[in-house]
Amino acid sequence: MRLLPGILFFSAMIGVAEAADTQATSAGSTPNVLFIAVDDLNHWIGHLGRNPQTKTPNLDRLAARGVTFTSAYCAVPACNPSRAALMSGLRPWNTACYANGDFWTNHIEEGLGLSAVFLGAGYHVAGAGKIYHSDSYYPSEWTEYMSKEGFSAHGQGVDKNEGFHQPLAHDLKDEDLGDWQTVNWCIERLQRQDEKPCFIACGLHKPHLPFAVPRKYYDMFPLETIALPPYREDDLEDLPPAGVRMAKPEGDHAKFLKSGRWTAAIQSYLATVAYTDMNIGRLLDALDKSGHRDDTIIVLWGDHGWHFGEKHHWRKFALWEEATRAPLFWVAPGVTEPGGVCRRTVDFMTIYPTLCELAGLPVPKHVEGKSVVIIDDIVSTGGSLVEAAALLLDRGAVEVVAVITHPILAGEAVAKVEKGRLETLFVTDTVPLREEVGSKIKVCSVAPMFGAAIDAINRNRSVSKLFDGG
Ligand SMILES: [Ca+2]
Repeated sequence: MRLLPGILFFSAMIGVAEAADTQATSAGSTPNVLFIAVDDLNHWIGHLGRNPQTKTPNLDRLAARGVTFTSAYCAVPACNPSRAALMSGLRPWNTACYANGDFWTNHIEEGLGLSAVFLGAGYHVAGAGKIYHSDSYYPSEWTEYMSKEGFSAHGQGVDKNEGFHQPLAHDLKDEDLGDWQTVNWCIERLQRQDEKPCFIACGLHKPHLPFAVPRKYYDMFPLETIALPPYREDDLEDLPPAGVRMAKPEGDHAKFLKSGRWTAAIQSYLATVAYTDMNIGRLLDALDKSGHRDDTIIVLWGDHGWHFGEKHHWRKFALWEEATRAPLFWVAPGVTEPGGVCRRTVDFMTIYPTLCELAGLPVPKHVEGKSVVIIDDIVSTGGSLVEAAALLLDRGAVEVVAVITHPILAGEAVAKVEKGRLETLFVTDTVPLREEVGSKIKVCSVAPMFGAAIDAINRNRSVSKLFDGG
């Protein structure tokens, strides 16, 4: 089944590509941007199917409008370095920004941030809440930033362990949490009818600890119905000592086993995710009412994942799947296909260049990630798939995946590989080609059921609908 993700990604990107032309040429105006950062949101989102207990109708609504990347990974599984890398375009091994305690401004120069590109292009750039760690920012990179004065991010008097190691102690209202005010502030900007295009960055603090939200969200998840995540008692037994240290089984996990609050903590997180989902719904409703739904790009990302006892580990700060993977949604009107799903692996370093490209802005030279947008030449030139793939590689595509069905086309592809122009090919006729090209081509077989999809690609049509829900 290795081929399936390849086709899905390629098909999703074809979907992106096919309409890029529409967006760039027929929209006739510069797109607005709604940039949503969510703190500590893992994959417990309805349509992702990772935890069937979760209730996220608004995140699912957002996903249905565009493309969900199901295998998107942060640069570092911790708030400060993850956000520093995503927002600066600089990878942590080049900045040395790896830890929460090593503040990002020690490593990232002023003027390199994603918002600065949009500010420089004439956008009204408005920021609110947690985009960078601790709601920090370089003022020179923003037109305006919401003041935190008078707001409490987590509710007045709420202890960090409420809803986690301790039961919820406060009766909170929606508006007692800072995210409510952050969303209000962003809604106000969404509703303005400015001459300038708008870049609105909305940084939500939840579902970060404390997992303390109004009790009505807890009531959505009765404690007796809560199931534990996939878990193995012996999961640390095959780890080297460094892996066991990373898991820290003597930390949170030991406490939860002793207190018996494992399911209660999961209930709290589900409730806090539901609160966050409500706020995201408010943003989407406001965008729809603003009249700018069809010219606003939306990108939503979580800064890293979260463990709930998998591998005896809790929180982030680990290199396993649950800590490093986080949600990534793109909605680009006229570009992404509604309900698109991309299972190809990407990292959050793709966000900076992709957003620049979708907005028609040049990607600054310091940016190290690659855009996931495929340019419309695939469609508009009517060229062969092999030519299109070579073009994309020339343009710095994340990875080139070509699906070759015909022996003659495969021969052309081999020639391109030998010239160093293609990196990865998926081919149908595995045996002779494996012999012919050796290690230069990653060979996968194509099941007959994908024949229609491949034909569609060759006819320069989007195939993403063929894999809806796949
Ligand atoms: Ca975080």
